[in-house]
Amino acid sequence: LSVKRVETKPYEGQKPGTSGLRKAVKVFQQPNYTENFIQAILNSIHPLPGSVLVVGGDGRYFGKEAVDIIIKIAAANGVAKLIVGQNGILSTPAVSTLIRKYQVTGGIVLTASHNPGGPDNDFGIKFNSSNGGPASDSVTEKIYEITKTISFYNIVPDLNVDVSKLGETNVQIGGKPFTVQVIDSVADYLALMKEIFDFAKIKSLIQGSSSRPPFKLLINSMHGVTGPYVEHIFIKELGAAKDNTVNTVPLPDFGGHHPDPNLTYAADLVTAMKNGDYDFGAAFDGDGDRNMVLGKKAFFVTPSDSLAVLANNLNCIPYFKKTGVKGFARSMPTAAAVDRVAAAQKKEIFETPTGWKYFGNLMDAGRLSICGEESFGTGSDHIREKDGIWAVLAWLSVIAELGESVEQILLKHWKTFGRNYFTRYDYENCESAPCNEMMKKLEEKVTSPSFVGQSLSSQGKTFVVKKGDNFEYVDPVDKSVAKNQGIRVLFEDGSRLIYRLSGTGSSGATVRLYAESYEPASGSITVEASVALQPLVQVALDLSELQKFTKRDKPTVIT
Ligand code: VG1
Ligand code: CO
Repeated sequence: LSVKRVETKPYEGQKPGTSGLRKAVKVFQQPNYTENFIQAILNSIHPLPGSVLVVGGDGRYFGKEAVDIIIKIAAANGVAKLIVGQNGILSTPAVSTLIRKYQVTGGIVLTASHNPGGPDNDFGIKFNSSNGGPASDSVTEKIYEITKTISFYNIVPDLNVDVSKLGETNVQIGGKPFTVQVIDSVADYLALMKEIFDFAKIKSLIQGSSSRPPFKLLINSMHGVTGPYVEHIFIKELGAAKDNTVNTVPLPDFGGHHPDPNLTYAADLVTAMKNGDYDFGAAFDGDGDRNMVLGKKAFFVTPSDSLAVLANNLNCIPYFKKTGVKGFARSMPTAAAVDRVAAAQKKEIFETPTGWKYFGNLMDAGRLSICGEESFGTGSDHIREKDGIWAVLAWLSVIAELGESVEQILLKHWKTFGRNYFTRYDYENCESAPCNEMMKKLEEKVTSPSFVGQSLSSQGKTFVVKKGDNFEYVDPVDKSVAKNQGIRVLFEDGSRLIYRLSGTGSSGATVRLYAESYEPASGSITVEASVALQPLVQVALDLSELQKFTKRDKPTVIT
């Protein structure tokens, strides 16, 4: 087996976004496009010879081809070993688990997460570092710089490894050994979950007892990567019935759907919950890091509340009894419900930019136990990615301990801490230029000295501006600075508006508008979020002239 050096030319725009490089499959299929990016990732690793990488993804279209390219290029560049999920399948949380457990150099995750898959949809490649988390801004910046000047890549064209079979392939490349180890996609992740949670307790909740009926689950994998994990964990280990899980076969195009667990794209789960007598519903995204949690009759738990409830009940989970509860964190647009839990428990609370990579440093420094994002991401320092199945197991642990329904738990939480109403409007796939223009104008407006103190009114409600800025984050651990992380308008009554452009789309611009208001425990805490937030959202639309710039009279998705 010999190494071939292939001349290549740089492609424009190989800049990783919020969570890796995401583009249409057709873009990745261009000659040398994927090869260039893989070589650039490898060139960013020091020292590369002797390194070990985990490789796997969500099973979407082009994943198998990408695994093959990675094997051939890694072999040619002196990588010592690749640990590959069987058939190239690994959830994002499983990749993080493996990197940490086997203490390897890093990992390459093949996913575009919640974006649709298939030949006409999206693919993605993400590099994770040795802590198991998404590479930091400085690393992704370095990779991007390399892609701009790349002139060749190394490849072993004749190395063919069958990743459908478990076991090791050992070869010699230029006199040095190279190993591909194909592993079971679920085993190590399952072992970790068993260390964290009390499986026997969750099992007895699910199966019921002489004094309590079985707790009925409906878990929807949306034809993403979680299918095999869900079947193994919930059916085999926890004794759920076969029909408690649906869409568990990973499909390259996710059955033609958007594998995104929210009220719009997981509408079939919502309908089934409304019409059925399930106690608990959940859905996950394509790569298994996101989760949506529903109670009986589709009672919706907004992710910001989910984080706060779990934070307030960590004593129900054996892992946290052992590690103790360090601090809490949320991304900036996430509603501040968890901040109130932190204050009550006198723990540190961090507000980071959007994207999971910013939590890793805090966890590595021992200052963060559990964190989340409004975008259906919840996780803890057991790994360095958000973790959908973990979140469901955490919820089931809390329910098993408290013996209350999801709705009861939320009501009690609001009665204790008050309620942070939250909504997000997404305007997907808009024209880029006018959206950039809108953001520019908005920033000028909210940062002008006369903005503070202004009264903005709609539908009989008035909000007085306390502060406006473009969010900037200084990492408390390494002091690195992340700028331009979203335009914020903070009001005197604690309400907030945030405007961001998405960093995960593959074409055009997606505008995200986030609105939050706080209602104290004594106030009206059981109103529909959409009703409670109507005036604030109207203020947001007026202030930004969003409808004019996006040419949309309503959002694509509301969460
Ligand atoms: C979105 C979410 C963000 C999340 C990111 C990756 O980013 O808003 O909270 O971390 O997706 O999630 P953006 O830049 O489009 O707003 V996933 O499940 O793609 O790894
Ligand atoms: Co995801």
